[in-house]
Amino acid sequence: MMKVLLFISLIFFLIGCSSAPEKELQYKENDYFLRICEVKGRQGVSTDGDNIYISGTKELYKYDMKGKLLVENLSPFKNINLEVNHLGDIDLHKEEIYTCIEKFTEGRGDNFVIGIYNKNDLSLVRTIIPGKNSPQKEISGIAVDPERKLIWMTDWTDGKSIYYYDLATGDYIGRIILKKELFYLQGIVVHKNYLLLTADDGDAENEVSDNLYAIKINMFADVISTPIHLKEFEDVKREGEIEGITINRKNGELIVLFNRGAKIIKGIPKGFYPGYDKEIHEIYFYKNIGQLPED
Ligand SMILES: [Ca+2]
Ligand SMILES: [Ca+2]
Repeated sequence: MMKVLLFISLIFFLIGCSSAPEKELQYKENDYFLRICEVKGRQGVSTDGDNIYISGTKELYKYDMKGKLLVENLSPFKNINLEVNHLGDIDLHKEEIYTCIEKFTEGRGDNFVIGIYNKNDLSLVRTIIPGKNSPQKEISGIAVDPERKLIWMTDWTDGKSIYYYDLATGDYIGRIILKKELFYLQGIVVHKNYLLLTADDGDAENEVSDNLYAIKINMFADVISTPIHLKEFEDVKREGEIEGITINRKNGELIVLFNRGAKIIKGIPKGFYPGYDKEIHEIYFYKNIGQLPED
């Protein structure tokens, strides 16, 4: 009997191992890494500490803090009168979700819209068209900055600039130019006097990890800022695409969205890595954002 049970367990073990080549997760001594939660969207994340909001490329989802799906909006572009097909990273402000929407084709963006949704039912409330005089070429992530009354947006095609707009009108105000260029910016969130940025700069082909950076906010137009490297995400189950980022203001936790399993070369899907038949989207929870220099 015992031998039969051992044999069955071995079969299950082998099936489990062959399903996905996952690394053992590194639990740090200080419990810096907390937990993972699988979600349905591949782009953005935000939280008010009561719920977690996720954007897919063409969807919005609302979860409870334990990862139970509560509400979804599978047609978020309905009532937007421009041709669009892509949502990026998202942010929350008061009772609303701020999203950056565009028509993304062949590595570039057009028809930029800031879509603002009700956080209870995920319905579209209104839109803002960001200043047309902005030199920004693509909008991959959005962060609301209530203190400075700004909207910050990243550009996946330009890791040298972070652009900012008037929170109420969407008028283009300026950009921060980075002293050291970053690559493939995906997510952005405001933390005190810093912007935290996720960069999909690791190479999934060679299992090189993606990174988190911070830059100091300076309110003068066209200023230069030096990125501070905050974290290399070696603790993901498999290297893939880093995406959105948020901070739970209630407890200081850092939450980052990652995609794994899909082979994506220069933004174009090329099938799956061995052991995967679909792309998996997960949010990783960390105890805090890590070490920033004192202001
Ligand atoms: Ca993205
Ligand atoms: Ca990557």
